[in-house]
Formats: sequence, C-alpha cells, structure tokens
Amino acid sequence: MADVTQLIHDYLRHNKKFPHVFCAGCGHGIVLGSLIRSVHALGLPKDDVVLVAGIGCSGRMAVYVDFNTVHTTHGRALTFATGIKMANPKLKVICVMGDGDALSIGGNHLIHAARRNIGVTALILNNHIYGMTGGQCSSATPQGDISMTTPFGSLEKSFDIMDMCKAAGASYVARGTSFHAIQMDRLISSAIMHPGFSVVEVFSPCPTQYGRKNKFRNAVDMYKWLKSNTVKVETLKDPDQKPADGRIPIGVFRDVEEPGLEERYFELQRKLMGQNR
Ligand SMILES: Cc1ncc(C[n+]2csc(CCOP(=O)(O)OP(=O)(O)O)c2C)c(N)n1
Ligand code: SF4
Repeated sequence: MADVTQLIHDYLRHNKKFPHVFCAGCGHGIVLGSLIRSVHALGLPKDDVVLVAGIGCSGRMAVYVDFNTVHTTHGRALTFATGIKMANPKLKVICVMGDGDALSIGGNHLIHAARRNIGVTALILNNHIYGMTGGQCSSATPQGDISMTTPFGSLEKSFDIMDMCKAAGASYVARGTSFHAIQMDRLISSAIMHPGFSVVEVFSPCPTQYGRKNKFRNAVDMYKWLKSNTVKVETLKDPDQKPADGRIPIGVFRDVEEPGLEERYFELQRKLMGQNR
C-alpha cells in the first residue's frame, strides 16, 4: 500500500492547490488514481502526456497532476485536445470531462471528435449531475431522478454514452465505475494506447449533489449499488441488448483499429508533398 501511495504522490504537484476539492466519497479521486497508475504502468514519460480538462469538479484533475496540463473552458476541452494532437501527434492527449461538460454544453464536440476518430482519449466522469455548480440536472441524469433543477424528477431521457459514441464513430468505447478500480486501470491503459478516438465513461459517485437527493443514504450505499447493479459486458449473450434486469453493462463495447484523424492528415500531407517534388 505504501508503494501505491508513493506512486500517486510522485505524479502530483505537491505545492499546488492542496488540499483537493473532492468531497469525502467522491469517485473522481479514484479515477485520478487510476489514471496515474495507468500512465505509470505504460511507462509513459510525464512530458509525453497532456491532460486537458474542462471546468467542473472533474476538471480539477488538471490542477493537481504533474503532466502537461490545460484547464480549459467548460464544454470545450475536446477542441483544445484536438488542436494539441494535430500539432504534435506523438503526445498522449487525455481529455477529462464531467457528464455536463462532455454531453451537455460540449455534446457537439464529443460527437464530432468521435466522427473524426481523432487520436485523443476522452475520460467522461459521469456522476449524473452538474457537481461543481450545485447539482443541476445534466443530460446524463436518469429519467425520474431528483436534482436541484428537477425537484419532482427529471422528465427527460438521459444519453447512453456508449451507444452515442459508437454510433458517431469512436473506435474504442468502454465503461467502468469507480467501484471497479482494477478494471478501470485496464480500460484507461487500453484507451491511452488506442490509435483513434477512445472514450472511457466512468460512473463516478457524487454523494454530495446527486446521491443524497436520490436513493442513497451515503457514499457507501452508492458504491454498493455500483457493485450489485453492474454486469461485465463479456458475460452477456448479446452485448448490444440491455439486460432485462436493468443492470448496467461495464467493459469494452467497441475496440477496432482505425487510423486516427492525425494519421490520415499526415499521410495526405506526405502524399501531396511527394507529388510536388
Ligand atoms: C460556458 C460556461 N457555462 C457554465 C459554466 C458554469 N459551470 C461550471 S462547472 C459546471 C458544471 C460541471 O458539471 P460537470 O461537467 O458534470 O462536472 P462535475 O462538476 O460534475 O464533475 C458549470 C455549469 C461555466 N464555467 N462556463
Ligand atoms: S460535489 Fe460531487 S462531484 Fe463535486 S467533489 Fe463533491 S462529490 Fe465530487
């Protein structure tokens, strides 16, 4: 355990912005730990990693961790990430967003990043709510759930991030949870090494703004719920069919090797330059 703690500390900016903002029981810190372990296990030098984050509790990761980091505007993290990847495709560009950031204000950028299959990893920390601004309903709040702006239950259907990203063209699409930390390490590592656009959605409990307004008494209840209401996608007979018992599939939903936008762009550049000689 001491080694794990040391490892996490090796990747943090010690004299910056601590103590962190995450509430007790928040899943976001677990995702940060998983990201650090994944980068370390892959042996990537810190200077080759760029962490681009939007605004929100999830966006704070860019402040704490000692990679190249950009803390960008709400909903626009993928646009910054796209520019960075196109300028220097050798960098591993990881984009951290909340569900509000990625699906609501930034939803258009998400589908176009998927359509382009740009070689960026999108980590979507889905806590089903706008955490930082006080718990408003987001496009990932499940229908019927209570939020600050839907006191009688949300009337809207929520997005299925996996279905949406697959349909839009992302070549690696996976879902994990903050309870299943070991699986999450694997999902994030594979996503980082994937050549095209990779999306990892993480169900990340927000006990403060979402849990206590809904069916959860405390953070522990939320993690217990994740444990017993998820199912590994590879154990399903038909992975495209949602389980009838309402459990949420986790694991890899799509993993196909297709060149990223930046590879296609530089290939075209090489071809055109060859023609002009
Ligand atoms: C353009 C713009 N609109 C709205 C805001 C206010 N704002 C800051 S964080 C946030 C919501 C964050 O929610 P989410 O992206 O789900 O992340 P979480 O805090 O839940 O991790 C909002 C609406 C902003 N900073 N900029
Ligand atoms: S408000 Fe929610 S998402 Fe934000 S730090 Fe607290 S528990 Fe985490």
